[in-house]
Amino acid sequence: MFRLCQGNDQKNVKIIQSSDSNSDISSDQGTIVLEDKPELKEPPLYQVVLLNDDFTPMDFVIYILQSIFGYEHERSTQIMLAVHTKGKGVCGIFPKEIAEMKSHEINEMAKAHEHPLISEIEPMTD
Ligand code: TYC
Repeated sequence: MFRLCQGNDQKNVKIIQSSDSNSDISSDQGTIVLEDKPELKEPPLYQVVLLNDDFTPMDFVIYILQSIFGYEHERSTQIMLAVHTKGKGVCGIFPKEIAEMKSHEINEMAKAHEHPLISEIEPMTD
């Protein structure tokens, strides 16, 4: 007779013990250890959001989108124009640390060129 042991310290491991000492199970004194698949969680994702302003040149925004996000010129132009007309827009979705790095890079490049361009990060809400 086998019994599933509860409250085992090790997560993802189920131990089934035999109360029958004459059990056929030859290894580990009648104990079977079943390992579940490890529960891997996806990291939470963040959007990098670009804000419109009246002064940053369009070409500079396109350059930022190409160099930091790797978009083609045409896709960068579409994103820039969407931000220009709607006030803000998502330019990429990443795990938190990467989103922070990209947003920081945009803001530092804008400062270095004395443009008021600003980006922010926002957590994704499913
Ligand atoms: N509105 C700017 C202009 O007319 C262009 C611009 C687009 C600025 C997107 C910022 O995130 C931005 N020159």
